[in-house]
Formats: sequence, structure tokens, C-alpha cells
Amino acid sequence: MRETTRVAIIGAGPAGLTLALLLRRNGIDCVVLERRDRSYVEQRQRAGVLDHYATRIFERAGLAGEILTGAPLETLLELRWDGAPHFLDVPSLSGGRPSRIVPQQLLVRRLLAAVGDVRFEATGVALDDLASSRPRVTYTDPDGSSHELACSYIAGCDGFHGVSRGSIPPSELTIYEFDHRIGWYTMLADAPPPRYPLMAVSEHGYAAQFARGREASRFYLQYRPGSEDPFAWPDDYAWDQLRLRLGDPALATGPFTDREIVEMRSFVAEPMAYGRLFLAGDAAHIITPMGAKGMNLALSDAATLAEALIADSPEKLAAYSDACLARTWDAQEFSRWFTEMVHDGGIADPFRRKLARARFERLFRSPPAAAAFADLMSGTDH
Ligand code: RFL
Repeated sequence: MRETTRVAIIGAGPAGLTLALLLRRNGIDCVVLERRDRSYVEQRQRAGVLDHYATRIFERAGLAGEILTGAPLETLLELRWDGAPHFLDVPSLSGGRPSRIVPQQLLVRRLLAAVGDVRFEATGVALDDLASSRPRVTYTDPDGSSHELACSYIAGCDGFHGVSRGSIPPSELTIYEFDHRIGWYTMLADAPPPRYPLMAVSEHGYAAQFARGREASRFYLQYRPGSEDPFAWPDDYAWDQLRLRLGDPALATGPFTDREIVEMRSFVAEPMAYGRLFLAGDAAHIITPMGAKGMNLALSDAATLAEALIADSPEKLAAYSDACLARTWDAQEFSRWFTEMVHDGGIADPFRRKLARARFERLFRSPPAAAAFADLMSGTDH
């Protein structure tokens, strides 16, 4: 079956759905193809914070009611060093630019409801004629029928493991990769949440605790990839480490309901465009969770691309990749800075431990340093 659309969007994650919503609300026809089924997409738990800049994308488009209603504003952030608590009021320090707590699965559910038609379980997606003015996407629907979409533009919003980036000739891309050599053992537990998001630095390594609803917490423990296997740790050992690193001997415990490991890596593909294909979100860049920028970068890419497509401006489309990459590298630098500050306190190298401590102290001694931190946490409008 042959069909025509203005923009073919590959992937129904935060980037693809935000792009589809912004385009459709501005009268631009698009088709969204998603490999997974609807319930998988709706239930995938990942990010939890929409930074202030990302909330503005929805506000500016008149979509705050549909997307942000009821999402709590972020308040304080607690950072501990060897159990000693310190608090940062990020919304005030950033000049009144609060972020909002929006679990990614809630955001995706709301975007799906607002976007309407998404073609789930589209398999064998392939991108062709990218360098021509009439690129094509082919796919197979769940009934086994083959489809061809002729379009003016393709948005590759299909995440790190998608097909879009791989459709660009390798000679046209420069890949930057970095392995932070840091692992996180993350555990979901039926244990009371902390009052504020809590990150703790100690000589035993990093630990964190975040609320997951009113009665559950997600815990994090730093481990050394390659030399430690946290799945072999008994639960009692994990709780001992959490008490030790959080500096809280009376930490309330509860059964673990989920365990995962995350190895921190960063990745950027440049440029984020080839012919009529534009990459957005994780398809073009991966960032560590420190600073919580992954989902926010995906939304910012989508907004920048939507603006260029709505304006139908060749200049804006030509500027898309550079604009997104500048924002991406800014976030990568912040994320690496933050990663070192909270993880190096627990590593063997005494020089880097001292640097981490100096970074930490500066945040609480210097108002301009705290304001710069808060500015990056809130997201910058560039
Ligand atoms: P997504 O969310 O990966 O969505 C891509 C979509 O494309 C589909 N797809 C295909 N569809 C059709 N054909 C194909 N061949 C396809 N291949 C893939 C996929 O099924 C999927 O639906 O990418 P997007 O939209 O760029 O969004 C990026 C964000 O999801 C990601 O950056 C964040 O989740 C990263 N991240 C976090 N970001 C934050 O801002 N704050 C956080 O606290 C945070 N925590 C996290 C995270 C990511 C995690 N991962 C990846 C495991 C915590 C975790 C655990």
C-alpha cells in the first residue's frame, strides 16, 4: 500500500510524540511508526523530571493543560557528604524557573492521548532515498501487509537502538563515545520515600534515594563495572551499603520489587541530519542520568525540528543540527561535571577525591556557583 505524508516520524517515545503533537496542532500532516505495542510504550519507566525549559515547550504551544496538569513542581534537592545534609533550592537559585516531576510513562501516555493516531507494531521499518527530495519509508503492519510512505521529511526519533541513525552512510557521521566506568545498582523498594530527592557522596561510593509515589523509593548504589557484580550482593549487604553511604543508620527498609544495573556512557552522533532525515533524541545522543537531561534534550530537539518544519524554512532546517548539538554538548559537559562531583568522592584516587570535595563545597559557599548549577538544572533557552 502506498501513501503520502509530509513528515514520517520513526518512534513513539518522548521525541517522536512531541514532534507529532506540535506538527499536527499546526496543521502539518505526519505519520508516526512505532515498533512496539501501545501498552509497552505506555508502561516504559525511565526519566522522571521535566526541566523548566522543557515545560516551556508545552506552555508556549498552549499544551500545558493537556500535558502538565497536576505535575508537582520540584522544590529542594538534598546533597549529603559523609552523612552531612546540604540543601539546594534550585527553583529559587535559577530565578524562579522550577522543573516539574513528570514520570516518563505519564508524559508518554498524555502525549499519546493528545497525538491520536500512532501506528504501533510497525516492523521492518526501512528508510530510503534520504538524499533525494522525496524520501520513502517502508514497513510491515501487524497484519503482515507491506506499506510505503512517500514523504518530504523523515524524523528519526527511534532511540539509540533504532534504524534511523544506521541509515546514514557511516562516512557522513562522526561518533563521539565515552565510558564513564561507573555502574549503578538500582533497586525499587516498598520503603518510605525521602522528603526531597537525595544524593549522597561518601568514601564508600555514591548512593541516592528518590520518591516513587507515596510509599515506594528507588535506591541507587555506585559499583565498579567489570570488578563487581551487584546482582550477587545479598539484600542485607545492599541495605548496609545504603545506610552507610546515605549516613542514615535508621533508614527505613522494605522488600525490593525490582533490581537493575545501569552502566554510564555518553554518545553523540554528528551531524544530526542527512539529506531529508533529521535525528532527534536518543537516536543522536545518550547522556548519563546525572542532571536528568536525556528526556529533556529529546523534547528540545523535537521542538527545534517542529519549529523549522512548521516555518517550512530551509534555513532553519539547515541550522537544526548545529542548534541541537550546541545544547547537547552543554548538557554533556554539565552531566560529566555532576557525575564526577558525586562519584569521585568514593574512588581510590585521592587527588580526584579532593577535587570532588572542592566542587561540592563551592556549590554551598559561592552563590554564583550555585546559581550556575541551578541554571543548568532548569535548562537553558538556547
Ligand atoms: P526513546 O524513548 O528510546 O523512544 C524511541 C522509540 O522508538 C521506538 N523504535 C522504533 N520504532 C519503529 N521502528 C524501529 N526500528 C524502532 N526502533 C525503536 C522505540 O520502541 C521507542 O518507542 O527515545 P526518545 O524519544 O529520544 O526519548 C529519549 C528518552 O527516553 C531518554 O533520553 C530518557 O529516558 C533517558 N533517561 C532519563 N532522562 C532524563 O531526562 N531524566 C532521567 O531521570 C532519566 N532516567 C533514562 C533514565 C533512561 C534510562 N534507560 C535508557 C534505561 C533512566 C533509565 C533507566
